Amino acid sequence: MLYPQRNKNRHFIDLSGFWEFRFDPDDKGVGENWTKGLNNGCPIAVPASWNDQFADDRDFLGPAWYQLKFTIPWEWDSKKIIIRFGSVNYLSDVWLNGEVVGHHEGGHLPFEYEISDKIESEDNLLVVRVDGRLSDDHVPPRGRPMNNPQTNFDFYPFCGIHRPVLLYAIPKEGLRDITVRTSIKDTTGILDVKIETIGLNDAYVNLALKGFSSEITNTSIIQQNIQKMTLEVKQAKFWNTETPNLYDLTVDIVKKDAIIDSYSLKVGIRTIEVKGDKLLLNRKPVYLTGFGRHEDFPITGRGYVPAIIIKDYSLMKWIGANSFRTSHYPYSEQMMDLADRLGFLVINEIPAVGLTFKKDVIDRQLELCDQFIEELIKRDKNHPSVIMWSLANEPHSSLKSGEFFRKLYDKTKVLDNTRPITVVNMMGVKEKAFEFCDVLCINRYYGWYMQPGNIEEACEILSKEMDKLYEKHRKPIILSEFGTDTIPGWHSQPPEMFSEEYQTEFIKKYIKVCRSKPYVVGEHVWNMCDFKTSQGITRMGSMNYKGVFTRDRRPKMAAHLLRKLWNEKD
Ligand code: GCB
Repeated sequence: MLYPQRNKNRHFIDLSGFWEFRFDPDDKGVGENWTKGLNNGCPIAVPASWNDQFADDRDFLGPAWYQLKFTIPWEWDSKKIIIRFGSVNYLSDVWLNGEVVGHHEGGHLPFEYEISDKIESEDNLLVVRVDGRLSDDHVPPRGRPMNNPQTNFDFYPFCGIHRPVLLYAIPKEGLRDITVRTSIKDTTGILDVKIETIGLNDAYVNLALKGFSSEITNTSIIQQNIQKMTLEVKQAKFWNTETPNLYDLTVDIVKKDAIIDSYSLKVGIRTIEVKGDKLLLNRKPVYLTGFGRHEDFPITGRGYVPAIIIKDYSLMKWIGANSFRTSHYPYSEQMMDLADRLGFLVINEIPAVGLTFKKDVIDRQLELCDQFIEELIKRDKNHPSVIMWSLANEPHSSLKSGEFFRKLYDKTKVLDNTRPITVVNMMGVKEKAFEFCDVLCINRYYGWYMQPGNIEEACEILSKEMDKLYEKHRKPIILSEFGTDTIPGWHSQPPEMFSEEYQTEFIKKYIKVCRSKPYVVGEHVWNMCDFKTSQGITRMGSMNYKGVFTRDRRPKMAAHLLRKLWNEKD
């Protein structure tokens, strides 16, 4: 899937801004033809969650309606025109000029529709119905009534149009997709490039790879809709966390000596693999330091805000993190682009959090997970920063989950056999998915939910459990979550739960355990920042306070400890 781009043959318009909006608590919009236009709407910012934009109705999860009027530039007349939604949580239905355009399920991945035959040159009316209500057969699923909203996961179910809506124009005949895979032979970098085109005769593809004072090209006549080409870079500058070297790959489609379509891509040459108990980046062991995170901020909710992305990367650099997991759903495309550019390693997770495997929903949930991993790989396959696919976070694993994950794992390997796959677990040695997953990710909270207040005992249990897991599976382990709720400014000596001292002590001792095990290849603290969640008796002010930074990105005491530990070179 090619992200819209501007060049001589391609163009896009970002529809971000103030749209018209209306809640539909009686679900009467379709019956009353709101599809043809809303009356009595109010202004709303897009992209952003709707929940915190108004004084009331924060917990209303849908349905709700959005509307925007727009005009397209006249030069687009001969082009294929597509509307693209970066992410809408959770169900969405789209109409253009009163006509049905499409329906999408899933809250965190892009979808798009061709609208060339529906669009007018002036005065277009775009209407979107969004439904974020929770349900057992959604992914992620609804939970028990102990939370309000009733989530089966620990983050607020923000709703709305969360990422930019782009309108873009591309040539009717031209490029449709590019897949780049890189490998390394001694000092040579090899790029295998797959180019998908549509409707082209008598045309050829020009590849040009530029960077570090070199330019390598390759040309091929287009014979079918898929072209496979190779580029070899001698004395290549490889991509890694310290020097995230990126080359510029340009793909031109040339017909009768004219470039009729073109696309440019940043490419990092690197390999990632599991060997024995190690994770290897460019054939050298790599150790992950960093966080599980959330896309979460006051007022904008889960909405895309470029300045927060910059701030978060800056804080991650400051603290010495080299990686993060996109807990518990895919993050924005811009986040992934910057991970490439700034040299972060990403465990990329689909929104499969809190799966229950209940008989009446298991088949639907597998279909959705299949859809999500396919959409995610299509979107993110070319990012050097993506080093692993995570198929789920803390599934409520049962006898049936082994088969469920086996199918999902096999499908993922068919789509991409170049990256390791994990399932993030909370159940110890019983997790069936660990038998075939490449890396074992475990979330552990001994000394918090269990053994409260007793960090020493917690660490003994953690240490024994890790050894047992390793003995059984002989695979690298990442401690993908560990942490304690911590009220900023709350202090105690001796360290007591909820104090900054307790969080600091807990993190220090857990890291010591990780570092004592040769098979542990990463430590991800939960969480980078405090974040909003559903109301419940364990979540004061409906907040999860396990952040090392506050929700507005101020460091707690533990941040300074981590900065020291993660910047020490051993
Ligand atoms: C977990 C979950 C995460 C929660 C965290 C907690 O294991 O994966 O979503 O927020 O625990 O704080 O309880």
